[in-house]
Parts: sequence; structure tokens; C-alpha cells
Amino acid sequence: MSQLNALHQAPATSPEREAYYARISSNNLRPLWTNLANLSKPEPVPATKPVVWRYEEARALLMEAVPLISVEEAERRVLNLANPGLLPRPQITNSLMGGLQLVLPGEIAPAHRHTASALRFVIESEGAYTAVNGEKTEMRPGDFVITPCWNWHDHGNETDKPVIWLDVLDVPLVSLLDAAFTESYPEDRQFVQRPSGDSLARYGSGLLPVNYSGSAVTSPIFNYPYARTRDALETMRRVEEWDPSHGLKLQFVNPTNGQFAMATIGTFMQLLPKGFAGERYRSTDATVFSVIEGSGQTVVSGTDGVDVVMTWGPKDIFVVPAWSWHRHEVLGSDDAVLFSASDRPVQQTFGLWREDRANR
Ligand code: 1HN
Repeated sequence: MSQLNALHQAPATSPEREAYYARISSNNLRPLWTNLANLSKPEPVPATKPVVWRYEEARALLMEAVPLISVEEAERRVLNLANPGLLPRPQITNSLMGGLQLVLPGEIAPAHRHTASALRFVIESEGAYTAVNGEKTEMRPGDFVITPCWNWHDHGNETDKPVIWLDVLDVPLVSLLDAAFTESYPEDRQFVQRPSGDSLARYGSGLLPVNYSGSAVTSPIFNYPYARTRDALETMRRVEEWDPSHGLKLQFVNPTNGQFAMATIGTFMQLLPKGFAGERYRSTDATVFSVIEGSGQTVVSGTDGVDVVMTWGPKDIFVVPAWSWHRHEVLGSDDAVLFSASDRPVQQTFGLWREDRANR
């Protein structure tokens, strides 16, 4: 946190200057110099707060919506995870929208499409489905499911248990660019053209169809099943190569180009072994974490020097703001597995992404 140069200070005001500012404002002009110190900070000062949503509390509140609003009326029965630092915008970070979505047995969240991309990280499900671009997939806890930009999608639950997942969308980014479009499908359910599992078989087995050429912006695999991800972590752990801050951390990739699975949202899965006490780390991408297994705490150092301790257990969701020192610790007798999502691909595309590790 070196401050190499004296930073610009807002110039003092004067009656003449104020009169000038007032005069030019009717010509839709404003002085930059009164605002430059706010616009050019030496480093990010995120408004996003470190917050935990305890699943049991949020779930109970989501269930209270059931008698109040049908899925027909709501279209999507979602409670947004509203970061208190970003209100009144109901966003989880500056660039992402987060939500908990509930589909009850027998319900259908009707087909539509939008230019915002979404991911579903499945928390509770015994096989409810989502259909994306002509293919249905069953959702199981820990599955990472993608709804790419402008793909038809509908969700349904033909099981006898509620399904709940974490939604993460790039809505704030798409809105910033004024590139948001939405369209309804003529029927509740889209036409299913391919058998379930087709995409995973075709693209997710370390193989690609012969003559496949080019690269898809979003991975053609739209369900990365937890069983496979968990197996990969469990096999890799035997080598005992633990990153001091991240444990064993993998990123989900698009097999057609080796990039992140989604163009705007980076997704990760990490195993933190029992007893893990991570070293401090920070990066410029504010990160949403969803706990699959285990319990622990994440300590975020506030800019005011006060630590915020977020304790978490299975199914809880928490956020680490951008450029905030933090460390993960596993508590209790189990390993922990964390899914996470951030805007890292966007930052990396534009050469903005930075990370920093505490000196030992
Ligand atoms: C949306 O279409 C879904 O399709 C979920 O499940 C959350 C948040 C904002 C805008 C559209 C869905 C959404 C959303």
C-alpha cells in the first residue's frame, strides 16, 4: 500500500468558482477538478461489504414468499442477496447480482432468455431440472450450471422436494453497457431437442467432436456435476500441494478455448483441508463464496483496520469485497469445499486484474 505520489486534492471553492460551476451546469458541463480526487484513488475503495447470508435463515424467509407470490406471478421466485454497501441496488457485488431461487414441486419457472448470463449453483435439489438451449439437466447439490447469454431457459421441479439454488448473474455489467435484452418464449417450457447429458458427453469428457472448430464464448458444457469436481479435488489432494491461501483450488474452464467457463463470470471450486489456516490474500475481483462442505471462518481486514470475521457452515453464502485482505480458516473436524464466483474474466480481459499476497 505504498503511496508514491502526493494525490490530487480537491481545490478550494470560492464564490467566483461556485458561480462559474452554476453557470456552466445549464450547458451540461461540470468541472472535473472538483471531483478528480474521488475518481482517481490510489487503489480500489469498494463499497461492497463483507457479508454472510446464513442459509437456514434465508431459506426460511424464502419459504415465507410461497403463500405471498406464485411462480406464475413472480416469473422467478428469487430473493436477491443485497449487499448493504450497495443499496439501493440489490446487488451482491458491484458487478454481480446474486439470489436464492426456489422452485416447488410441480412448479415451472417459464422459459425466457436475456442477454445477461447466469450461473446456478445448486444448494438443495433431488433432481429438479433446468432446460437450456434445447437440453434438460438434472440439478444436484454442488452442480455448477450455466445459462449463457441469450439462451432460452426454464426451470422445473418434478420431484417432491423444493429445489433451491444460488443465482449469480452479470446483470449490473450488462446494464452498465446498456446491452440488456429480454424475451419470453411462447410457451412455459421450451422445446427439448437433445437428450439429457448430451453436452457433457460431447464436450466434457476431455474430447471434442471431430471437426469441431472455433471456440464458444461460453462453455458448451452447461452442467459441471459436483460428483466429478469433488472427485478431481479428492484425487489431486494426495499430492499435498496446498496453496498457502487457497488450499487446492480449481477453475471451471470452457474446453473449446481453455478460458473461463463463462466470459463474464469466473467460477472456482476449492478444497481447504481440516485445520487449514490460510495466509492473507487479496485480489481486485470481489468474490461470492458458497459453502458446500465444512465450516470455518473468513477474516476480512477492513480499511479502518477493524477485522470482520465471517463464520460459515454448509450452504452459507458470503462475499469478500475487492482488494480486501482476507484469510480462510477451517474449523471443526471436516474438510471444507467452497464454490466461488467473480468478475475475474472481465478484469483479466482488460488487463485490470491484480492479486497480492501478504509477506510471510
Ligand atoms: C433470471 O432470469 C433468473 O432465469 C434468475 O432463473 C435471476 C435476476 C435478474 C434478471 C433475470 C432465471 C434473475 C433473472
